[in-house]
Amino acid sequence: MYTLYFLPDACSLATQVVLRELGQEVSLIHKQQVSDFSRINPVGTVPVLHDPDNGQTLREGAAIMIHLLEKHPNPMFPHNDANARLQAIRNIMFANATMHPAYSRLFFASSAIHDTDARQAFFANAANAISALWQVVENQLQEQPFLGGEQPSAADIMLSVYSRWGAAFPVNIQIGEKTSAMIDRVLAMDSFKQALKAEQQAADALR
Ligand SMILES: N[C@@H](CCC(=O)N[C@@H](CS)C(=O)NCC(=O)O)C(=O)O
Repeated sequence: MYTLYFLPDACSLATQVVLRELGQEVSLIHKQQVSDFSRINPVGTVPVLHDPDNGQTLREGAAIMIHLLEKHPNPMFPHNDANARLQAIRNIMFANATMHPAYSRLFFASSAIHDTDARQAFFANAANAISALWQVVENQLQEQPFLGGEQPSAADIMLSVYSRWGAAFPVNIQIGEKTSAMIDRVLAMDSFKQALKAEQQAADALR
């Protein structure tokens, strides 16, 4: 069984949803359960995934995602069409390396900028940058319901997880109509609901 180190509502939620979509069992370990997490990941971030089949402990969300999608044949990741595969990887990287860091600025500013006006100005700029990225997603969704085409891909799941983060900040992030519909469909997936429930149970067990 896979072991996933997680934080509630963090990007590790997308890893867990994809594991469930792939029909894989997963045991969750809350980051706060680990006395010295730097031994698991020197960078200090989740997700971290232990793969029992190769004995490796993997870090970096996009690398974990691609490893899982390649290992477990599935309709979310094209295996025989090189161009479609490249697009799927591009979408994963857009989510992980472009959209996620854009949201990370909000978390950073809330702890690093103490002057209220300066912080709010930073939030507004960061929110504009995030909205511009959602417009890129909206443009991609004009002809298809998901970035993955007719069905949700790992990138759709990752973006849907990040879309929940804006609510924690005093910001106005614009998400287009087709993108909102994509997110609603992803949040309604059984795997997503089960993953949220499993996170909640693991977090409750810590109290
Ligand atoms: N590039 C890393 C970034 C991961 C990341 O920033 N994770 C956040 C949660 S979404 C985290 O673990 N932050 C540390 C913390 O909140 O303790 C990856 O994709 O795995």
